[in-house]
Amino acid sequence: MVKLAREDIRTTEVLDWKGLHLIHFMGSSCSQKTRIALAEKGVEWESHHCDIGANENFTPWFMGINPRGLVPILVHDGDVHIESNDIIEYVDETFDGDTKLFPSDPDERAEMDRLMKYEDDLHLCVRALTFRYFMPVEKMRKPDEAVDIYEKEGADTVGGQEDGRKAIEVKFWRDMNANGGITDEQVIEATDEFTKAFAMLEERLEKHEWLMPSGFSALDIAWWITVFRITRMGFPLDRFPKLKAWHDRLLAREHFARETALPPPVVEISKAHQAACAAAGQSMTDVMAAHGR
Ligand SMILES: N[C@@H](CCC(=O)N[C@@H](CS)C(=O)NCC(=O)O)C(=O)O
Repeated sequence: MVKLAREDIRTTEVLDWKGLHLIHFMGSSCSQKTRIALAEKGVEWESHHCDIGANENFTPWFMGINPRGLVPILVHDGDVHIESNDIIEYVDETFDGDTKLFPSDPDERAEMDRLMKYEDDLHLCVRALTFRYFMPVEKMRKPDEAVDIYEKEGADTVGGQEDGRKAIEVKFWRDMNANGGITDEQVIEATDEFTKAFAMLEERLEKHEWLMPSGFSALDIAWWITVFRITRMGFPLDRFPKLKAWHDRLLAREHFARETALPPPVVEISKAHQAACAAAGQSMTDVMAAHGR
């Protein structure tokens, strides 16, 4: 679990925050995942919204809380936790809540930890497809001046150790600017990863109703967010019938639909962008087909 050390934190006001606080962005998949888990647990929290579309996560205030410059961040009685899957694990272990999201059996737990990490490792693929298909590139890209600020702000340590994550993020934003957006190669790399991952999930769902044999868990929440987002961006989920049925079943569950709903004007802009991509023969399935997928 990633709990920050005192020396990682420059925005010291958070050390005095009492209770449970989530710094998050409405449309961020990692924030949505965390909010669903908190709702499933029935745990109350105080909201601090951070508009990452307006680069509020690159400000000295935000970078002084999470040196990686990413949402979500959980602050519990002055302790700062980052990384969405770790936050969910922390919440599950700290609060009894309405349900248990991680299994107690050690073998199941080891299997689940591996699959949670697998989901987290694909996050830059989620981002690549989102930044290509959610909205036009000029609305999505981070100007170089914003990336310059990001690069220089924050402690650059996590848990008191030098941290390499920001450099990976900076490279993503700089490459995107240098390439004029997300390239077809990135689309194929990401859709190949998801095709492989979704086949693995399909196989699990052939054996049981939920991703873990013992029942609904944090693994369903974490992977659902990924499947939901990629499908919204145009991935052909009907290639995986069991996964599609599981996706639809969870979308019908109150917290899943509520925490991923976007304001209608945003949905309209996104739909228009995807229609324009399709009209230009550049939808996700067009790019996949052009590369024999
Ligand atoms: N592994 C991290 C990834 C966090 C992450 O990349 N968050 C995204 C939103 S989903 C973010 O903050 N992006 C910053 C930006 O777009 O400026 C986690 O699971 O919390």
